[in-house]
Amino acid sequence: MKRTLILLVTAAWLLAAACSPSSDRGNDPEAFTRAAESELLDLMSDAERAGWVQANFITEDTEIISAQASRRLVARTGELARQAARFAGREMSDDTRRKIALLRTSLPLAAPERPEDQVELSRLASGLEAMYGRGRYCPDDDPAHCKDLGELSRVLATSRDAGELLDAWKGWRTIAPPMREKYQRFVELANDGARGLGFADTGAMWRSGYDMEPDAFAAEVERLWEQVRPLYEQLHCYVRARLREHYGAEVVPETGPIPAHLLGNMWSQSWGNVYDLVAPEGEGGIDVGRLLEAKKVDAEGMVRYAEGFFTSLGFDSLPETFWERSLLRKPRDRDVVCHASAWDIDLSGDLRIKMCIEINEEDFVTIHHELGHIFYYQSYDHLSPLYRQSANDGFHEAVGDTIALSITPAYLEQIGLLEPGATSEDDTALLLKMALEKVAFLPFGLLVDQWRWKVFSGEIPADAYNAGWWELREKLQGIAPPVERSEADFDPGAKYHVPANTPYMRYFLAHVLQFQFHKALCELAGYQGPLHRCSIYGNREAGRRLHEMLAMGRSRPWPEALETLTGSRQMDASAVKDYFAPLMEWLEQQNQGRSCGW
Ligand code: X8Z
Ligand code: ZN
Repeated sequence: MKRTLILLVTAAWLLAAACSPSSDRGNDPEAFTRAAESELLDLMSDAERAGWVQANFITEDTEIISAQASRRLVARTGELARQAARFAGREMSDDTRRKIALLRTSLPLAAPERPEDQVELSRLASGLEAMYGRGRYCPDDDPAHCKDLGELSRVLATSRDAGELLDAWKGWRTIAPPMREKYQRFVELANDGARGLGFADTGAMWRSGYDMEPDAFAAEVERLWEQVRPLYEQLHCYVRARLREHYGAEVVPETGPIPAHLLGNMWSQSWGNVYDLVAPEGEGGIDVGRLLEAKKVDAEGMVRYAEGFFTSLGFDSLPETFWERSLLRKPRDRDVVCHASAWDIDLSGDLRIKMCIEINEEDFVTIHHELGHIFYYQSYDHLSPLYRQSANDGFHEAVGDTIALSITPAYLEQIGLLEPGATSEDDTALLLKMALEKVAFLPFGLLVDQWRWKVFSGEIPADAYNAGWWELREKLQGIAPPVERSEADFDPGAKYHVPANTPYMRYFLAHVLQFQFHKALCELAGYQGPLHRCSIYGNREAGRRLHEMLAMGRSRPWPEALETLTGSRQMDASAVKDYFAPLMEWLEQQNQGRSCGW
């Protein structure tokens, strides 16, 4: 008996080591899963490496190389997920069952069955991202006049001239119409792949990654949105009135949606850049960008500050290779994808960020966001490969933002960026600025994938892509295009995550979760006082508990991870409401006599 067992184990091990796990002889779910993980680990790092090179050197060749590597990963993941179906109903450990389920949803793209469709799909995917990365607005025939997203975003952030804003807003959207047909085909092929894995479409596949039924997840995000909608409506009402004072009644309507080019951001997704236009009387606010400039802090220096926050909590320092291999500045001599990102190249310690850092507050916060990903990667790299992911994708996006909520005036004094007593920023100013970033983001965070879910399901057909987009923009955000749009446009394509096929609901979740995390961490740190004044900098106990949650990776259903840190098993926007409670009261006062809504 004992001998047979040993032989069996050995045989399974040999099989795993010598053959591919696809072999029909692989009849042991545990061995199958082990071999699948080791094979996928290699394919994942090949795809990451090729993706890194593509995003850092956008050329025809890198596009093809990256498409090939991701095709191999996507196709093999799909094969393994389909093969694993034969173990349904078999006895196996909970871990193996979980890993087999994760195989089906671990990637945002599924491969169609026909090899030629796989090639086409992967070329479309990497081609669309490259089109975005190369995107430029060229107002005339002179290439010297072309402007990239960085330059156009700077106009959106700093210009207060409605005509100039409109030009930059429209200009960036000229990059997208050529993507439309490709995107339509991409949707068809991606759906084909998702159906092959047993999902209704790619949107259903995305919604299946949350340890709950896909329909329940859709209802869950609606519930969270309803919790915060009254706060958003008050903010919208106040901002619209103040923008109307500045731009005049011809530009900003009294009761309708706000024109999308006036909110300081290319997609009107966060409004912090118009703080000066809507600030309470005499409240200039702290401009971290200016503090950094005054101290001559450069891009590396900004990253060092963010690293310092994490190490103050007890996290390990960044590896030397992070500094050697990351891209921190926009290169002058080539096209790169400037959209900030964090990379776990080999899932074992080769960690990098890629970001065209500028010395300003927005980028200071984004650096913390990116390092949140990096320290998550570092915290779970001991787990088996399929668990080297966050509890759900919202967790990954929330970690760095949680830390950035601790960038308070007191913290800036502690690290020597702000002179003690230099400013007496009042609470309304602090909260309003934060709300312009975080509360304003919520409906945008929700709608990008509400649009894609409908596109993937066919509820929004290809001849209504743009109309469907603007319907959601108006309904949820209360904004309107500043000039008429039509189906000759493809405005969703002008937002990175659409051509890059990055799911977006994660950011909506993160904007809820980060306040839950912040509140829990502040309580653990023994902090008493208003949440917007709490910084957990240097608090080892808070750090230990945060690390404990991150180190779980994807090994357990996300409610367990959430419970580990917060004691709650539910995502809950009450923490957002608590954080902004004093502002809500202030906004309601300000909005008295105004007719809110749109
Ligand atoms: O894409 C990002 C990060 C990289 S994961 C910079 N964010 C979303 C966006 O820029 O649209 C962070 C906030 C939302
Ligand atoms: Zn992120």
